[in-house]
Amino acid sequence: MNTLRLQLRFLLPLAGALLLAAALSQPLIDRLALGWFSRDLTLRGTLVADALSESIERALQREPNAGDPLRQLFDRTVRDERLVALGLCGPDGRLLQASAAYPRELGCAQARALGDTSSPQWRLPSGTVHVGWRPVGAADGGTGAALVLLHDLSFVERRSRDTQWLLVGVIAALGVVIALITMIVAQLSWRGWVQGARALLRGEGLAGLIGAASRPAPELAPLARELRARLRDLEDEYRRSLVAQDAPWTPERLRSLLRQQLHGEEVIVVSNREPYIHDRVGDSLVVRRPASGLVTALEPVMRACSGTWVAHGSGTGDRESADRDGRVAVPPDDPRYTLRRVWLTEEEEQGYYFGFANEGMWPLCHVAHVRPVFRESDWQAYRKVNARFADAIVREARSEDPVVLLQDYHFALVPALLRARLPRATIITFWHIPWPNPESFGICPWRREILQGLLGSSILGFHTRYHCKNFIETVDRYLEARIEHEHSSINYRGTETLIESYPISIAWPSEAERATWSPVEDCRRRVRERLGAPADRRLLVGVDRFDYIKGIVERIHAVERLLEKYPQWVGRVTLLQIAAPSRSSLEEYRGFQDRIANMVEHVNARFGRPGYRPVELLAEHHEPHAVNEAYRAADACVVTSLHDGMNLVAKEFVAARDDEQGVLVLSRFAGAARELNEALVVNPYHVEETAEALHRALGMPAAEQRERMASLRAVVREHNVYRWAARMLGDAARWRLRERIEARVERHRLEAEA
Ligand code: ADQ
Repeated sequence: MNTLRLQLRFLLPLAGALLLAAALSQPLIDRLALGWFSRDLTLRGTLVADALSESIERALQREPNAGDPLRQLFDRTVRDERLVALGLCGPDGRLLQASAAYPRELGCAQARALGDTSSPQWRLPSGTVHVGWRPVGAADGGTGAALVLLHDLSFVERRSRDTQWLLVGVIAALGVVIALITMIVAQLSWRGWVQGARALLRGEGLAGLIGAASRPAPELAPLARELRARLRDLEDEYRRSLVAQDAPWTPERLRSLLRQQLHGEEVIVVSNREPYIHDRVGDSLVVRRPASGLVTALEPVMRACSGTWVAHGSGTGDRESADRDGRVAVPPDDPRYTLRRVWLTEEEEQGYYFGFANEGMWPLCHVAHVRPVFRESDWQAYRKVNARFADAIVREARSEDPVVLLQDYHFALVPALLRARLPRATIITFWHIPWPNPESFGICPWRREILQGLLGSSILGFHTRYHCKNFIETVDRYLEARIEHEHSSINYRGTETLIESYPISIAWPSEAERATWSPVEDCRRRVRERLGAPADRRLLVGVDRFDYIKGIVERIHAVERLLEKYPQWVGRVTLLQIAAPSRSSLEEYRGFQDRIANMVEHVNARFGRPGYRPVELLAEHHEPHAVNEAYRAADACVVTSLHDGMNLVAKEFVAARDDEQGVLVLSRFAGAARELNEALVVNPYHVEETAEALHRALGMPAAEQRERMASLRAVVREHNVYRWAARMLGDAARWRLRERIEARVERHRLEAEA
């Protein structure tokens, strides 16, 4: 429609211009035609005069006033349709003879004068005539007489009109030809422009150009390949430059990235744990927000995109707060996006979550000397629940190509299931726990299925490059896949997966949030009062879920060794261990909690005394402000994970210490150790080394603490959780752009080949 309108806008003025040209050309045509025909008539006049000359001479010689013979001759001659009349003027300027139609008012003198002009015309009542003056017998000196020839000029007008119609016809035909050519050219280039403009609007400006460039010939196939390779290089370069950028990431900057790069794209987040849990307490529904780094990181994304979050509905009031399809708008006080709950039976939750995920995958990936347990029934439950989540995601998707952010080891099979049903989706899977080496992973009876499932992802993210490397090596060991180490990507059965590291982090506390914090001195005093400890008691703090990977056993051993080796600390230092019970329905976890309790009793019995307990175990969930208070009260925070994807406690401790005091003792086996170089990094299996680090932390001068803490704070402030989300989503946006370009290049190549 637009094309037509545009073309009409062009063609109508063109047609108008042509007609105007034809109209304006009429006087010109008339003038030209008259000129041509005047010359023609002059010539004809000469011929007639020559033809009559002899007869006239003879008649005049016989009888100077020859009447009838000449009159008859003249009447015969004017039968020519164009010759209107003839007159013969004598040497004395008298009209000697004339044909019947000769106008008597045209005297010889006047006829002669007219005959000498360039436009010799005389108007008769019947029309205009051409006046010709021809001396008779001019060749041999002449008789002195002259012929006046009056030619009809109306045929000139007729011919001029005919010529004009012919001219209009030619111009019109020419106009039609020009219009047709213009339409065809316009149609072709308009299509190109529209496609280009659409591509630009979709952020594929380059694609439009490349698409057009790659259209014509199969010999461009190598060029297309080269182009693809170049695009990948550019993408790699861009990713590297983004990592190097130093402007801090904030929720606003993340939102603006989403607006710019994923504008209008549908985002679906999938996690086992939901961001809002409704619990029934007596007669009322209470909303809980789980304290989770993942929720903190992904909430701004969801708020900015108004997308959908799919998660297991685990709260006691979840069903009644959601609609028939399990949907509820959240946050409850300011709804911005949809939470879609997936319902699981107790058996399903037991098999999928506690069984396969936490008794199988968790120990398998952490290699923390707890044997993974793989039961066939758990695997079947895991497969079933993964398929259920894939169904829910497909049902929630409003477009063919949503951006799906899958979280963690609970959904290893979902990427491939989704890829089969939404081939154009951009699937980002983030694996929050470590990836072991190929030998360790080989223990899993369903290792191939897990790998195949994950390779349905467009992007598979880990916390560290080391985990990426382990994953690539594992694929290399167990699957027939094409690995491109240079681009860190794997091509398996036609699907390409980028393997990239995205170290997760925390939201750096805002000014407003910091304003609610009590001064460090108050925190110290309150925590000590609660423990019944004097003001000079030094405090080591550990905050963990009750999990064997967190190295709580090793931590207590290290404290015991510290007191043993440096008795001056006995009575002067306490380890405050906050441990949230976790997965308590599992035998392994219950046994572990009992073991810790026994160890604490043992150390306290060995080094404690009235009013002094070297280890205080608070085995309960704490609200975030209480955890923060403990961080601020600590002389040192002790993180001794045996293996940990990242460990957010280390980063939370650093963020909490705006007084730039306090020491971080950090396990080298936590992903956080790759970034937090100013911590005292330890091998938690090496009890002696950890005890030494505790001793050093407790004795560290304030200036050294400040220097280290300032540096740690700079890292965490910059490498915050918004950067984590932004890097993944930025890669997803570029991935989508590249996919579109490649699809376009491929389409044109096939078209050209066909
Ligand atoms: P987790 O294993 O749960 O996470 P971590 O990263 O340390 O480990 O996060 C624990 C969170 O729980 C922290 O926010 C902490 O404050 C909180 N927490 C711990 N004990 C608590 C208590 N008693 N009461 C209240 N809150 C408590 C997994 C991986 C990690 C990875 C994260 C994020 O195992 O390696 O860092 O995911 O990807």
